[in-house]
Amino acid sequence: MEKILVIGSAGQIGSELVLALRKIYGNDNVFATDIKNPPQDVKKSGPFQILDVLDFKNLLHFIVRNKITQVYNLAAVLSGNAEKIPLQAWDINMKALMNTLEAARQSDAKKLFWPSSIAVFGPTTPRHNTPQLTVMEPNTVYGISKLAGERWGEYYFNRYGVDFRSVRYPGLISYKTEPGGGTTDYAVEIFYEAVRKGKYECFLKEDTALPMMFMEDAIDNTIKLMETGPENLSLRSAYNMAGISFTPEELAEEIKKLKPGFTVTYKPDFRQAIADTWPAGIDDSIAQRDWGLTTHYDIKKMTALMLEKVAEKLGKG
Ligand code: AKB
Repeated sequence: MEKILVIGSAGQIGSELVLALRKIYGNDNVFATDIKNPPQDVKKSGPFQILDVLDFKNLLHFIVRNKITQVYNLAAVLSGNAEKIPLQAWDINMKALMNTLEAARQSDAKKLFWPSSIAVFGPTTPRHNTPQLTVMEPNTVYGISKLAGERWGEYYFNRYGVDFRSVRYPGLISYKTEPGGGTTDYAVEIFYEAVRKGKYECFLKEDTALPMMFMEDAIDNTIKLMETGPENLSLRSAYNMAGISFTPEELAEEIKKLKPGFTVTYKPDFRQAIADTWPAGIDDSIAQRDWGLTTHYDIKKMTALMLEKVAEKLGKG
């Protein structure tokens, strides 16, 4: 019987991943932790404990005591926030990863998921249909930490047999828990402002194309990667995951089809410089081939659902 630990269960990915995993593995077998309280459904539907991944002794103790076999470590400072506190962000992102790699090595929790990001690419990477293996010179602290993390994950697999698995997430779009401090966050904020005010001031330029994915697709694919047989995995760093690419202007047009009066103005801030170094679209054919990555949401389907769910959440449904 698998016993699964999700670190970062109060965050954008964690709050949905915990519920999806509990449906598959049973409520009592999925342990949620974070340094802050998660949404009520995460807290109420199964075990939850406040736990700081930076505290190695407590982490290892938790894993051993609960006979954990798999860990999803989602704790991270995202790209925009990391640029404000570079050294602290580096310490947090790397220590969180190294602690889970070491805990995996020293315990039975050998299977480890850790999210990488499209931020591993940089200004010298081909921007269109970015290949799995290519030039990688990220120039943000978040991107540098993600690239270093991929290398460490592969190292722990080769050297110690830790079953490390990862994907390079594009921007993730969801209605349950809002992201915080990322460069792709505009693609979530825009829906809240469309419903609340009918207008939005975007912090990226209108023609900045970036890869994005609806959360349901991201969760399904993450679990699929974790459930695939190890013999299928030709990579032990992180798989490209493309999703759907669009610009703020294209997303605004989709929203306008359902909310005709909606307007967007553009006032790029420091996150524009980050977005300018990331791919416009990436090639995920290796993930499709190795473990069957598939997606079900295009921009139209995702926009309709986001508007409906955000309106419900804000009591404007
Ligand atoms: C961010 O914008 O920092 C994240 C990411 C793409 O990793 N959403």
